[in-house]
Amino acid sequence: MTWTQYVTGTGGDGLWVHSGAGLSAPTTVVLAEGTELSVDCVSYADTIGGTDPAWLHITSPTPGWVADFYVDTLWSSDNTLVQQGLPECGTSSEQPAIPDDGSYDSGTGVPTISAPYDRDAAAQWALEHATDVQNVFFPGCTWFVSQALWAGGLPQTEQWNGSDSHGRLNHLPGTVAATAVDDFIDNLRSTYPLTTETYLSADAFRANAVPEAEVGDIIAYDWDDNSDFDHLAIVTSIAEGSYPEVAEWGTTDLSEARAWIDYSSRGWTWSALDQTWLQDPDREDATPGVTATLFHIEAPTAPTF
Ligand SMILES: [Ca+2]
Repeated sequence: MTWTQYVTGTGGDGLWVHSGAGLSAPTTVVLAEGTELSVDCVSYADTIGGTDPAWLHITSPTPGWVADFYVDTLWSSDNTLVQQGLPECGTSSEQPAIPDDGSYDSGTGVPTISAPYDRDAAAQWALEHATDVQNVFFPGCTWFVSQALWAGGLPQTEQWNGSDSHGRLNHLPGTVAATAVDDFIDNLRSTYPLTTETYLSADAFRANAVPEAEVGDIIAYDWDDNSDFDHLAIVTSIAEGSYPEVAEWGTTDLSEARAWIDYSSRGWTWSALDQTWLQDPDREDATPGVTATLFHIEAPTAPTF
């Protein structure tokens, strides 16, 4: 049997094909991001991204080996590709051992997430896709931010990925943590515990400046300041006066114009739809109690190759 998979998460650099499993095996060609692969078995060699020791044997577009970390499979220590039905290379059904190289928590066996976060790549993805037409049945703000973070190199996980689906009919892409605001925030806090949070009060909205913000950070809006986040946007640039600019997809209000937006980015306190400040009590969809929280993502850095 063969799996059809795609090169993903290389940040545009592409993925080397090696003549054997592991970094020390000579490289042959680079496959561009998005290249379709035929995978026929899995082996184990160098752990890539701090989490993933799986190396895939591919039969097309050229025979060789690639690091599973940059392929859109869903490897994890407790649901290996072998458990998902991909044969281990050179064996019949033997379950491979989990490597004892520090990439797993010795107590729980959970992979230690370690990934470089390319903030500019995430912001670039967001700017390029902000005006995409959206599915009117699918509140997309969290899905948009998830995709931007993946484009920035944060690895997909069992809880937070775009391959699984959810919903009553299982037609909507992504896991709940990839698509629902509060589940996304819970997952961010638990996966990247070094991430810092800055509460942005009504005064912060009036001040506009957020000196803590960096490109690639997330701003979570709470329209009614009830500690239940309602909307996510990603910081794409910092304008004069430490004023973050953000990109986003439509809010959970999916009526008419909310199914798409015709701007790539806006000032974080500005309603581009109503052409006034978000905290303006006179605007059409006024939310005078609006507050927000800045999430400054801190992902541990890991060597790349
Ligand atoms: Ca709220």
